[in-house]
Amino acid sequence: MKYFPLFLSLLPVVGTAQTAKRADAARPNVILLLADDLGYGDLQCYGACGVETPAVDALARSGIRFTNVHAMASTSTPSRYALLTGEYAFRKQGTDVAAGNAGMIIRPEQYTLADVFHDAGYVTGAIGKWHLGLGDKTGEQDWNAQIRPSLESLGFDYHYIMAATADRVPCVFIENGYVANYDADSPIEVNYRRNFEGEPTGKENPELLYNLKSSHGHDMSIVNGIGRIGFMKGGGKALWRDEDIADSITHHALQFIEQNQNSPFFLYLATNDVHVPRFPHQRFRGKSTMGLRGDAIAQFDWTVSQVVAQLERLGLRENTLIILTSDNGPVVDDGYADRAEELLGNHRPAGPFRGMKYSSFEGGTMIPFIVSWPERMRKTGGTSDVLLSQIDLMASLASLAKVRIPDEAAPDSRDRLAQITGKSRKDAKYILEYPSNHNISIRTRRWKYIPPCNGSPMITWGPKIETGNLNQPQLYDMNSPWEAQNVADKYPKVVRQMQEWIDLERGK
Ligand code: NG6
Ligand code: CA
Repeated sequence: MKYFPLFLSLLPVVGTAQTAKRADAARPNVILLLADDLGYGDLQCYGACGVETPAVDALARSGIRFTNVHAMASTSTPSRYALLTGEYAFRKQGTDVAAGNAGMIIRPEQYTLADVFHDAGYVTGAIGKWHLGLGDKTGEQDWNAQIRPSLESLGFDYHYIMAATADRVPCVFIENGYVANYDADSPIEVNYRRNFEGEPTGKENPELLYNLKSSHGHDMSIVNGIGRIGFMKGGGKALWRDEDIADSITHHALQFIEQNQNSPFFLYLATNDVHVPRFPHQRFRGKSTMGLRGDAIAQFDWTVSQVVAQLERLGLRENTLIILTSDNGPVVDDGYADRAEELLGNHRPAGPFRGMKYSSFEGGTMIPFIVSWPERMRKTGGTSDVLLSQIDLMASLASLAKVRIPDEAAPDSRDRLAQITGKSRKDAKYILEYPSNHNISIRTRRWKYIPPCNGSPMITWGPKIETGNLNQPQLYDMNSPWEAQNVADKYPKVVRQMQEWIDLERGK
């Protein structure tokens, strides 16, 4: 493969005397496997029906399945920002869902989760969906040359990524800053404001949408018979085929693991599944009773099976800590006519929770969270209902790697390694949730509070999802998971306390 010589040539740089050794119990390999838009209820071990997820379920049996862990935000960019920096996304402008030509949102000077492992002497990799911007400035990248700065400035030794999402241009993978399989005969241009002359769009040429039609939006450039967000030109043989994205991401992940089997590694493996456009490979078609969305879940499960099998084959499974989770809650119709709504049957993507992706309700941030580390986590197959947020992964994994996070970095992340490895069930005092309308909400074990917020109770621009907006305070007793009965009037003291905590955090 193209990157091997390049990558091997990096080894002397990152391969200090310490890293020449394989991972050991003191320094396990770590794989953070982040699904996209996978809901709390989307896996069999969390109650999914209509699709089987044997590999994920086996992973859960080999470790702990958590039932009360939240993403920081209910969309991708802010959620991933918090996960990778340990800083609440609301502290920073420009952390909303990023365009494919966004400049880097995490700035090179920031300390990241990858820096943690880098400082611990690990080899670090990011493979799959990025969605946190590339290059210095929005719209100023040259996609035909090395894009800099890129993930190397955030602590990643190797990166093979999609700039944003599969529904956003540019529709190419980028490997260590260069478009993978670059086609010199077809230079790439990207623009999020206007089209390139003579290029068809979904809006004007719907007859060219031979793979998927859109249900809302997604009517700009057409790639692989699918309309996208944003305009692009060129790409040629570098353009991805949507049905091959999971194979491509998985393939590079397996190679990364193999290449680095003799050194502790940290792999941030962010799948495209199950984000739109859902267009899984032919061999997964019909695997579920739910059409393309369910088949994409089956494809995700396949990726998990391949990663685990690779670790087993290389004798690394025992001493690899795998964390499997998702960036935000689920969505059914997210802009393509893929029949996800019609074929849902009894399946409940958000499980017992109200709301989904984008929402202030729990379904926006409740996500699956599975941790497996056979070497150290011996009591397995259980569940934990400890209340946690992904914001704490950074401090927790720094604790695992025995790295001291520099002052000022990861200001909102706390060490909860004991909870994550099943040794403690002490809840976070509270966790914050950041929905797409920026109305920061808060959870404790017992309560959920949503501050008053004007605006429509339903999303108005496409997805059929409740926003959680109400022009009065909302307080729900989480002893019942579905946020049904607003008891704010009955517990004014609780409401005041919750609002105070939000104000305190926001004011920091
Ligand atoms: C929305 C897109 C949706 C998805 C989302 C980001 C439209 C109509 N909808 O704006 O399809 O891409 O952004 O999803 O454009 S996320 O999981 O990456 O945050
Ligand atoms: Ca997402």
